[in-house]
Amino acid sequence: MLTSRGIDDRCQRLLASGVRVPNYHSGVGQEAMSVGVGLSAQSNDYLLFTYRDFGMLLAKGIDLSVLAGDLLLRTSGGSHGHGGIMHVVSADHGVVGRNSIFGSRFGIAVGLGLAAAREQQVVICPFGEAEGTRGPLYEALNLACLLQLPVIFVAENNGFSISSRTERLYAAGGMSGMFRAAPLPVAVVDGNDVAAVYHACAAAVEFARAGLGPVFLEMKTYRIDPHIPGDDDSRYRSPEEVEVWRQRDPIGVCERRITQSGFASPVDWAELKAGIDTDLDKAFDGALHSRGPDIASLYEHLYYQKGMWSNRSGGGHE
Ligand SMILES: Cc1ncc(C[n+]2csc(CCOP(=O)(O)OP(=O)(O)O)c2C)c(N)n1
Repeated sequence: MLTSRGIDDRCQRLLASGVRVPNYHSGVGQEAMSVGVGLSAQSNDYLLFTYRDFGMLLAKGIDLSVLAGDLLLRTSGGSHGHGGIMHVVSADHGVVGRNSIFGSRFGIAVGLGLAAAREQQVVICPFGEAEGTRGPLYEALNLACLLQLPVIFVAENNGFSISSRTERLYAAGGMSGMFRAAPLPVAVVDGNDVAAVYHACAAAVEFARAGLGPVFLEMKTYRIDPHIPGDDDSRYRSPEEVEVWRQRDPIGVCERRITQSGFASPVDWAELKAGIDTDLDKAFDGALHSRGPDIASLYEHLYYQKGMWSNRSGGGHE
């Protein structure tokens, strides 16, 4: 969670100093949800992700230096400087990439679910409020329930779809309410409590892996920063509202729990943070000094090449 927050700190500092960080969307405030979900999957499970899910990708095992490369659109990134943070891909970690057409991930998740069911793998499919209003979700849910596919639908309810509040987008007033009548377990989780997120998602993963079918989890959290740099969030929320959620900062919640329980001292926590800062500096310095892609590589990785997925543990679905 600290590494994820550190990624946001660095991106915001770089942007302020005039460095391009294409398609950067802040994950501040959402780290518990992101990390808790990522930790609940095994390395060969499939993971789709949203553009704010730095913590989820890190928890799934993707290297910090790869993410830094993707954020700065360098060849050291997972998409070799071609796709950036919106399109991180790592076959070894079951991260199959992402595309920006909201709604498209649900069909992909169900397709992966068909393959995953044969290998006792699961598919984690997070999505935001905007994407959850699109028709393909309802089709995918039907098929996942009908075929009892191992797909965990993770609704990342961070309060807003750009400037629209979640309650104004769903006829049921919220995300999970729309799905309670569907034949699958539906649960609402405190998305700012990393332990709650982890336990809920790990239980869902176990359920799906046992062949019992899909699960729907709504993670309630809050987007602290504007939608993107330059978005004037004073148009749709007050500073007081943001402050209420700052007090519930998932990292603060975690730090208090760890230090007050005696599991670690404030000194241990500070040392942990310092070590993470060093790793972050190294990763971002490396990315800043790495190249962008050559024009000659423009047509590489556009199409599937035989063998691309065959090294994965748990079977390669050529
Ligand atoms: C089909 C489609 N329509 C519109 C967009 C443009 N768009 C980009 S981000 C966004 C809002 C995202 O909101 P949400 O899903 O709640 O995720 P959040 O940004 O809150 O994490 C929209 C509408 C898109 N990517 N795809």
